[in-house]
Amino acid sequence: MSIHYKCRSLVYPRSNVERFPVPDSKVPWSVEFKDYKPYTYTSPTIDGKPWADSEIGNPVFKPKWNDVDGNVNRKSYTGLYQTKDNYPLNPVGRTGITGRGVLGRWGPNHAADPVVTRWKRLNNKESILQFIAIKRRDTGEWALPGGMVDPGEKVAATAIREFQEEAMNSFEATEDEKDQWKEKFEQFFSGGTEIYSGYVDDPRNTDNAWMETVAYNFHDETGSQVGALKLQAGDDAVGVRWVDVTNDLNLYASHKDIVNAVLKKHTEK
Ligand code: RP5
Ligand code: MG
Ligand code: MG
Repeated sequence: MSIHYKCRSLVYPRSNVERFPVPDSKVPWSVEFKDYKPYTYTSPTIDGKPWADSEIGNPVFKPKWNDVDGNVNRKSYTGLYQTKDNYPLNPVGRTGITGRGVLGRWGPNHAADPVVTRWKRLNNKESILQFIAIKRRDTGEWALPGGMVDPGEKVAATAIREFQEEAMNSFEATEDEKDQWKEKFEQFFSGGTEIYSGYVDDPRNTDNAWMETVAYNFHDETGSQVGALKLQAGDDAVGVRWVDVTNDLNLYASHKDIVNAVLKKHTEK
């Protein structure tokens, strides 16, 4: 696994907490780093939230690391992760901060990401792949319209639900509109292809909590279907648009790698 960068940027998101600087060479846990003194930070905003774990050490909290724990998946796509004093350890390595930060779960926090694509025809010979991106409210960056897997939810269902919430504002749609959507797009969204499952270099990651995702590609080869999608930002998205897949793409977390994997799939013969 390659090392992470975005979760080593100096200031932890939505806080003034600074990460302990970790040079590239000291990211792996296998490399000794005697002077490593990360700050511990768990945001008060996750305190007592129904989607968040309790503190480790709380006698009622008995997490099953590396296992499916009730309806919460605490397994990692990266393989078995280590624990230290009953705290899960980030499988990629040091981030400069311990605790959970703003993430609800200790260990892996599972998400799903939909990559909805079509071709933009430039002329008879050339086309550019486009995908639907949302602008995140928290960082202002463009990103895949993904979100967290609800307890017990199927990951593929999360991808479609989050797409509707963030890119189509389904929270504010009428029942009629939702029925119409279902009729038109059920088939299209049932034909997703899994593109990636694994670690996400998310700026919220810590030494003890990190993001993982499964990304699905929903591709419209002729462009005849997705043109009818009524894009409207919703929930924690403040913008939505079709974006050309180009080399200078700048996206949230490691979403560029996911989009590039989709591009590779559609251009490799
Ligand atoms: C990323 O955070 C995932 O790839 C997914 O896009 C997203 C999930 O978190 P929220 O959008 O719910 O904040 O790591
Ligand atoms: Mg969401
Ligand atoms: Mg989201």
